[in-house]
Amino acid sequence: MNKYLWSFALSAVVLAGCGKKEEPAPAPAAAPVAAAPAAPVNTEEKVLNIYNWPDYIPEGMIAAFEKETGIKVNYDTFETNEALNAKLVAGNTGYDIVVPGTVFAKPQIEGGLLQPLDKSKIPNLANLDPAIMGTLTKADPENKHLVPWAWGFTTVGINKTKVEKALGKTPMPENAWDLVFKPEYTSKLRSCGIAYLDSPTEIMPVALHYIGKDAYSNNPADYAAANEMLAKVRKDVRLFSSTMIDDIAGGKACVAIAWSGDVNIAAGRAKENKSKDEIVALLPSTGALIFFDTMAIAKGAKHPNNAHAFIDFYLRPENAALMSNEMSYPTGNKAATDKIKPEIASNKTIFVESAYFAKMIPPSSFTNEAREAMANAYNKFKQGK
Ligand code: N2P
Repeated sequence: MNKYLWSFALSAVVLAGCGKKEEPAPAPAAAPVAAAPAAPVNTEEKVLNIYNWPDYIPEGMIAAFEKETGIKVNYDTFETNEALNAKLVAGNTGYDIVVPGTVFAKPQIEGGLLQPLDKSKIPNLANLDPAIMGTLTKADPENKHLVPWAWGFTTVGINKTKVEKALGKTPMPENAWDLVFKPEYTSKLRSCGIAYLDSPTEIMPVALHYIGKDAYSNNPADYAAANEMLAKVRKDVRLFSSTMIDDIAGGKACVAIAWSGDVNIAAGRAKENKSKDEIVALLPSTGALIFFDTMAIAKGAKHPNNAHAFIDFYLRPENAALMSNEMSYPTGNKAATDKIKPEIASNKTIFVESAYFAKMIPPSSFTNEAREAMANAYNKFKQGK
């Protein structure tokens, strides 16, 4: 709890204590006596449509919400920010809650595609970490629209067993990004499979970062430079993947540009499947790219009350902790901290240590022109042109 919340809580206790068993003080003559407002009745149909990333919600969470509230949830998934954005831009999505990354949420807020929250309906917002909410103001200046779902980072994930075998006498590089961007390594790893996330706004920022440019550059010349680097490894990339967990756990890829939690999920899945291979998310020496994924209510949502109810439900400490415990992504919910399992809390590729956190590249956003330049550069690279 921050100091303001503490002092609020304390004064509430003091006031409650004062009132007990005392003669009621005479009310000041002119005190306005307002009738307590009747609790608003939720007249919405009992439906909620959610659009989120795959492999991001603990099993049973939706069922628990449905059981408690009688609200039927339709839960769909999208694989990239681009896919979600295209839906929001086209309008009439039918979705109530969407979960964009902040890189896209900023222009979505500016474009009126997300609606402001009614914070009076989300008391559990008080559970959120003020430091994370402070970070989110870069995308959502007054914290009016976005509530953190989870955060994580884009990094290099490997099947260590297979990578070491494929590299032979070549030692692991100092900078893990070399494994996916440097021909000296990619030429050796192509045999066991290199996979990239299939999205311009996942790959181009990482490529820019690798060549020493601003990961969120708005300068088209930087994209040309990134392409030059990428072109040299194109022939070694086996997969552009939207099913990374399966691809890593199932052995289609031994090295990937992937999201931290997904690599950890793949590691767990491989173990369940009795594989002896060790799968790990690496912490590149030059830093990985942080992302924040956030819940927001889409413009024109037909079930805003149910959406607020779900957001508040998700923000209960036990639910936020369940997400971290089962999906291997850190939560922005401070009140959940003591409910995180020790093996998750101590995994330095989930909750990274502060020294590494300081090295990571925080998210920013792009102008529309830059996004277009990026998509063009990415498609050119993908097509091998
Ligand atoms: C999917 C997690 C999405 C993280 N499992 C990237 N925004």
